[in-house]
Amino acid sequence: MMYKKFLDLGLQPLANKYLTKKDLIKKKERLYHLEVGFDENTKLVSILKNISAEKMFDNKYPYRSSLSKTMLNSFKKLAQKVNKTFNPNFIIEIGSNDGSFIKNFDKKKIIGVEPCTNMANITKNMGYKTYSNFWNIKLAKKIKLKVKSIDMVYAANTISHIKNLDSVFNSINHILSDKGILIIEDPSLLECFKIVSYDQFYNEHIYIFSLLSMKSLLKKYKLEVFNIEKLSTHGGSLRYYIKKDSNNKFRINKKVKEQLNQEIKFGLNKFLTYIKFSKNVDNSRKKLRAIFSKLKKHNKKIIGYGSAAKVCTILSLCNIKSETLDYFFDTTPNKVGKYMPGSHIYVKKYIKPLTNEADYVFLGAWNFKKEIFNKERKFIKRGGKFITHVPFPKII
Ligand code: JHZ
Repeated sequence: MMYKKFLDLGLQPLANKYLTKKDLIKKKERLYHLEVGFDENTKLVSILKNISAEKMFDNKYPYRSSLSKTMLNSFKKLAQKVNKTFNPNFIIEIGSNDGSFIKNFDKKKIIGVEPCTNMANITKNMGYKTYSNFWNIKLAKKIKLKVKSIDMVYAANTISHIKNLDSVFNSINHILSDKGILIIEDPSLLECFKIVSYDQFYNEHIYIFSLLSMKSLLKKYKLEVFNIEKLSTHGGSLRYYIKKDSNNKFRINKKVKEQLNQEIKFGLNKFLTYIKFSKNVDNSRKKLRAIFSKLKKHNKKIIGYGSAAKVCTILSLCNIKSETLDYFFDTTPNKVGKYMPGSHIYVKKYIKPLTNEADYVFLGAWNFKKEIFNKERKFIKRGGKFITHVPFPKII
């Protein structure tokens, strides 16, 4: 792959490495230069630095998808659809996290693969067979010896985290029956560019896929997208329904062509679009900084809401620290009481809807705006204000 660099997001920490007070004193945090490139040949967009997966996905991984109603609903709806439309015999979920998807299925019909041991233990305790390993050919072979026919593989917000795509798809091909279906969902590059959500780029997100890049990738492994769904989750995602080339059971849905056309119309096939995006990021950074400095000049109290991994990119790029944002509220047990990577802003346990904790609240988990605004309607009714950076920095 020959990546042409188009975006420089400066020095960034590992987005899910929360620090204790002791860690702060030891000053041991490592920063990595986060740059993003575009491969004109495959149309693939990737961060340029290679960080070992073992460092990022360990036994202390904090992120839990089940803490959001939006994600629980999304997985439940998909499970219903999968059962109705495909009625699979046996499913593997790669990156099963804390079980938000697999818990919708019979324990005999699904297994999880999850390298973060603390997360894998959650689904094991729920009674689901879970392999606490990274997804690779060795594991695929091991599983295939035990389960004969696997006709569905599902991976949500996982493939974008794995550097070695050859290994990913060869292992899937090995395990998936000829009539089997692979469903992948990940943030959509088109949506990311449209709303300038540059925070989709952080060290865990090695790739941000478009249908263009996904299609060209899959060709190499004799796989094909036959349907696609636009999702509002994680700030705009794409769900790809994929089959083996040799499987003629499914016609290619017209939505595939429509999405491709939209991506080409937007210019995702041209490097110039990437340069434009980089300029948009710079403007977004300047505008957000201007909002914060104006509010601080007027001695306003600002706190953050939702210490998402994505926020690290914003805070580091815009150089926002605890002088500006007093603390972040978050519901994640493994984040509260700790300090955010990079900015070292404290994470406070969210207990109840906001009252008058601050004049302004920065929406870290902007992708859950609907869910959060619904929870905080009293605060909003009373005139409480939020700050967001998408689609452009503003107070709402
Ligand atoms: P959220 C993570 O990204 C990491 P993040 C990972 N790399 C990835 O790709 C996606 O997930 C799938 C909190 N919150 O989901 C919870 C509240 O406090 O956007 C989370 O800490 N109150 C695997 O971290 C954060 O906000 C709420 O009401 O960017 C949201 O993080 C809600 C809804 C969330 O993913």
